[in-house]
Amino acid sequence: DKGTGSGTIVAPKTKTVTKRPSLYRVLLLNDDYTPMEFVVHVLERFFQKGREEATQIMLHVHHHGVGECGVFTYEIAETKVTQVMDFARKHQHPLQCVMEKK
Ligand code: TYC
Repeated sequence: DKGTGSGTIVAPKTKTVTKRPSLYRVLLLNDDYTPMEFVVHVLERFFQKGREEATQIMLHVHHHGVGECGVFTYEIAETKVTQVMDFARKHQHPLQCVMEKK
């Protein structure tokens, strides 16, 4: 190790390499059977959307087949998908929720 000239021994610098976490979109898929109100409720309950935005997202999915509920790190996205799928199954709706890497 280098000295400072004062007789003190100083540890070599170590560079910290930080990496930003990968992000994942959580998507809802359209189907012919899940009630619109149920999808709005899912967006309010699990994605903290207000009634207006939740309705916009639901209608986007209804018309385009797929839509974004939010963007999260892997573990949060996975948890959202599981929560929505469990909730839809409990209510016997075929609603599908998936995640994809951004
Ligand atoms: N297409 C459904 C209906 O007409 C509504 C719906 C919207 C279902 C969004 C799923 O992710 C969905 N009742």
